Amino acid sequence: MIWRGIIERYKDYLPVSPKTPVVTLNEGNTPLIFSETLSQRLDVLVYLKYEGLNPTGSFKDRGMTMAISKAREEGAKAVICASTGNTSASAAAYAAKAGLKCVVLIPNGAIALGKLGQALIHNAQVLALDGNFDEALSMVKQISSQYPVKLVNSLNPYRIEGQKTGAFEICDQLGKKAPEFHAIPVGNAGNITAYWKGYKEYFGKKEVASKPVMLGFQAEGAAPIVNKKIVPEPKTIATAINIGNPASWKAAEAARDESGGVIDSVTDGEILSAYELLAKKDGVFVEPASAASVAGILKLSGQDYFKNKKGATIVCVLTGHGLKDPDRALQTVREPQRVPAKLEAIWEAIKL
Ligand code: AN7
Repeated sequence: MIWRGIIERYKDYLPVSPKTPVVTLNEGNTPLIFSETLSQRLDVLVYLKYEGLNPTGSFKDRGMTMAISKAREEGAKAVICASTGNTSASAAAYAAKAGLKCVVLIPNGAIALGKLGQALIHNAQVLALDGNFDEALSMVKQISSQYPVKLVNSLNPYRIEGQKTGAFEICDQLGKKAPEFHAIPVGNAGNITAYWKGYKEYFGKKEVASKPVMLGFQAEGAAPIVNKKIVPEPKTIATAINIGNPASWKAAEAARDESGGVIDSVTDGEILSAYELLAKKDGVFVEPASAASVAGILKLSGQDYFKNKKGATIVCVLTGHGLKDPDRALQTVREPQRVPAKLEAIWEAIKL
């Protein structure tokens, strides 16, 4: 079967009709990769859902194909979002394909280089706000309620609808089985909300016989749900999830509580260790926010959370590609060693 994106594949589960003008970049169908390293360490079966391989390099494309298709169906001329980076990159690309004007409001100086480059090259109007993401989101909510410009943040219900297809895909890839545990980074909390909705729907339609326990992870410096308090000035190296007042706060708590799961925090140090581990042992390059899911299960494992769960399956969602944030990669490694153009010198440097 030729892959034509998530709307075509899962249209029976989505609010679309034959009249919907589908705007797609053939998103979805991302690999579910078995991690030998993590499976050995945790004594469970760990799979990585590598969402960084979507067309713009993050999971946002699943929601954006829906939001932009519906914006076109409704006759919108322009779309707007606030973003820590990935939403803006995705909105810019899909709006470009749809021929819609795209405006993005980003916290000035606080989004990763690759994401800024994407929004700009896809010709979005990029406004850099003197303020953080939470302030930017509050601004675009007000603007889209007063002016004829469609909001494509995850407050737009079509975003959640599109993103829930990640859960369907995981179950399909596991052979019509839900994993026992689903680990995911939490920022604005749309994605954990979407996955839980997807798992519940597949279960409701008897596609799978069970639902996973949901494990969400925030960065310690941006952990409002964990600490039950808005964080006015969130701070983490995982810029994608540097959010102090998540839009889907309540829905994330519902996903946690209905599934019997947890939402916990991980430190920047734990995030960076997981980031390096994935790159060095699994050959999978992600952006720091994505590594929060792996940092989280390593933390829980250290507390014996997965004791007696041998044979259980954990899926970690790796939300964004490592190339999004090249600065962080280069700050994490040693510089290349310079060598003269001489065979002996090169062999000497290799030191097998
Ligand atoms: C790589 O782009 O919020 O909990 O504005 O880019 O659904 O917000 C990005 C979020 C995790 C958190 N991993 O997902 C934005 C934005 C990556 C992300 C999240 C984001 P949500």
